[in-house]
Formats: sequence, C-alpha cells, structure tokens
Amino acid sequence: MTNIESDSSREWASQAYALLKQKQELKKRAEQQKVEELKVEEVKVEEVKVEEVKEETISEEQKVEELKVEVKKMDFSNSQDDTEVKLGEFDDNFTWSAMVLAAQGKKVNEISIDEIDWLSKLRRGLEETRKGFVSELLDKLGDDPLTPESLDDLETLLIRADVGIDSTDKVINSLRKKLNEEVVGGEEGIKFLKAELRAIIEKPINNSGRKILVPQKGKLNVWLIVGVNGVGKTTTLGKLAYLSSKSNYKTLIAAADTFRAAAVEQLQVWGDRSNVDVISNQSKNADPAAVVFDAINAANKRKSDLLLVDTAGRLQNKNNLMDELSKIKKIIDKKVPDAIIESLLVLDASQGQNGLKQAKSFAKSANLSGAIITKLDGTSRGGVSLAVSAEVNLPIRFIAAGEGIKDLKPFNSFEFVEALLADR
Ligand SMILES: Nc1nc2c(ncn2[C@@H]2O[C@H](COP(=O)(O)OP(=O)(O)OP(=O)(O)O)[C@@H](O)[C@H]2O)c(=O)[nH]1
Ligand SMILES: [Mg+2]
Repeated sequence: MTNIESDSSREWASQAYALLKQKQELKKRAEQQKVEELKVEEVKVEEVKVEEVKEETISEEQKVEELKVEVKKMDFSNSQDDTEVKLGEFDDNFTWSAMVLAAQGKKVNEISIDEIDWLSKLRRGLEETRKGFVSELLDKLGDDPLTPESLDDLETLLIRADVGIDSTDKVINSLRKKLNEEVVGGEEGIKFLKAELRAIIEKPINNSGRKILVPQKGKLNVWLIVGVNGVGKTTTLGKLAYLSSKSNYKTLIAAADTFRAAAVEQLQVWGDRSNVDVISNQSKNADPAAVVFDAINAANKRKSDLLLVDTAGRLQNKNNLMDELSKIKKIIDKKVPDAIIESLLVLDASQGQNGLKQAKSFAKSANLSGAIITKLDGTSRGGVSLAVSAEVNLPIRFIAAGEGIKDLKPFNSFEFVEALLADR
C-alpha cells in the first residue's frame, strides 16, 4: 500500500497535493485581504490624527515615516504564527505520507498539511533507526523467499535495533512457523513482519481497553508526567497542553517539579504559548504535593477537564522520587477521589536499553498507565518502543519527534510501523 512507485498511488497523492495547495492559496488570499482592510483602516485613523496635529510642529514627512513603521509592525504581527505549517514540495515524503493516510481510510479531500508534516517528520526521524535495521534487513531478505538463515539475520538486526529479546523472539517464532508451512517471498515477509510488529505494540493498548488516551469528559483528569531527568517531561507537558487546549479541553498545568532550577519559568513559556495557566509556588523548597493541592483547588473552581502535572526527575535517588510521586497521588485521591489519574512515563528513545530499564523500574513502583516516547528524531534506537510494549506491557500513548509545539502526536501503531519500515 505504501508502494510509492505505483502510478495510481502517485496520482492519488498528486490530487491530494493539488487540493492542499488550493486550500493554502485561498487561506493566504483571505489573510491578505484582511491585512489590506486593516491597512486602510489604519491609514484612515492616521489621517484623522494628522489633521489634528497639523497645527503642531511635527512635519508631514515625519508623520508618513511613522505611519510606514506602524504598517510594517502590523504586517509582522499578522504573519507571526509559529504554529502555522506550510505545504512543502510534492516529493517522495509527501507521497509516502499521503499513502499512509490513504491506507487508513482517509479520503483525498480529508488530508491536512498538519498530518502530512507530522508523518514526514516521523519518517525522517526514524531514518537512523531504519538505516541500522531495515536497509540491512532488506538487503539480506532481498526479493527471494525467506530462508532459515535470513531469519537468523533478522533476529540479530531486531535485537541490535533495541527491539528487545522478548519481542524479537515472538516475531522470529511466528515467522519460522509461517516458513514451515509455506514459501514466504521477500515482499510478503515484510508485510508479515509489519503485522507482527503492530500486534506487539497494540497488545498493551488493546489490554487497556482504550485505543487512544483523551481526557474523559465530566470528570477531572489528572495526568502525571513522570520520568528521570532530561528525558523531555516538561517539553512533553507543554506540547500536551497545546494539543489539549486546541481540542477544547479546559486545561491547567501544575508546576510540581520544585527541585529543578527555573522549572516554573520553563513551564510558563509553554503555558503562554498554548494559553494555559500554570499553578506554581515560587518559594524555595516548596512542597510538590502542596502545589498539586493548590492546582486541584484551581481546577475544581474552573471546572477544568485536564490537569497536567510536571514532576521532578532530579531527586537524590529513586526512592525519594517514588516517595514524591506517591505523596502527590495521595493528595489527589484525598481531594478528588473520582478523578481519573494517568501516570505517564516519559522515555527518551535515544537512551535505548537504558530507557527500557527505567520503564521496568518505574512500572514496579509508580503504577504507570502509559508511556510517552520522546526524541524519536535523529536516534537509531526507535525500536525501543517495541520493547517497552512487549516487555513492560505499557501502552504507548504519545510520541514526539522534535522540539516544536506540534511535534507530539497521539500514538498510532500503523503509522509508527510504516515509518519504521518506510523503505518498503
Ligand atoms: N530533539 C528532540 N528534543 C527533545 C524532544 N523532547 C524534548 N527535547 C529536548 O530535551 C531537553 C530536555 O527536555 P526537558 O523537557 O527539559 O526534560 P525534563 O525531563 O523536563 O528534564 P528535567 O526537568 O531536568 O528532569 C530539552 O532540550 C528539550 O528541548 C524531542 O522530541 N526531540
Ligand atoms: Mg522538567
């Protein structure tokens, strides 16, 4: 399905591209018209002002200069939308992304620039993982039918890509079984491999009973963002705040990492960008549980749907870290017993097997309900997502492939596996 060589696929993608281009043009024209209207208004106002100050000593010339500067400023602020995504080239990236969307049942006129942009980023992000895994795999498999030897090669490659022993065993065993029953061609082998990888990732998601994680309406949802230092907790929280407020959930942020220097300021920047308030306590050595206490009060008062809690990753040792988390949970249970609590572990994909260790250790003590994989851009260890699913039984809820506010999306196993094996 993602065979971008096929003529009909290209034709389909080219139609989607033309439609998007048309939409973008229309939007641009509408915006330009608005700016023109504003300019006319501004000039009228300035003309009145000029009339009024005619008696004064300011020369007409000076006034025109000031007016020019004003108009310039206005143009700048109008075009300043750091979240706007522009349509790129009609290239291989576009075609591939459009095909992945089509394979999931999207119609040609339902595709958005945002989706294309994200898929291109994900595909690009997983390039390093692919280089050390898929390209070699394809060379080994070639177009010939699979052999027991090629399965041994595949096994080594999967382990090297941080997929983990358990999940590798599962994949290899089912491939071996299939191979014993019939001849499996290279192309078919890849198809089968994709399905197996998807099944591994989807298992904990299906077990959880919820395909995607969204705040449940009518209740306070509290999402604790946990993980060791530097994995991307605060950044992830900022992106989640944007996603959630854009989706019309009343959102609030609790700055409960009171240990890290400037953590509140860092959160405030993200809060400002998505128009979400941050509840914090600026005093030195503030108690994280007390911040959460205040934040719950605020959330109740405002009838918030979602409270996002940033937590510390830098405590002296693991026990302190877990104690802090359980104190926070106790406060929530006590104050809002019917709140829906999600403990989401943030894992930095580039840490590979180390990330897996963190997941295992947090899963034991922190009662996790899901994982968020960050920094999938530019790492060769994206395969660790599979190990987290298979070995820790954690549903992956979101993934991030960049530092921008839009570089985090709900996890989609189909898209992830297609991006991982994008060369075929
Ligand atoms: N390339 C890339 N960088 C990321 C991503 N997510 C976070 N980062 C970067 O990772 C660094 C650490 O991010 P933070 O959000 O401060 O991490 P943290 O877990 O809150 O760190 P502490 O609060 O110090 O424990 C920052 O430079 C982020 O910009 C991502 O998906 N891709
Ligand atoms: Mg932080």
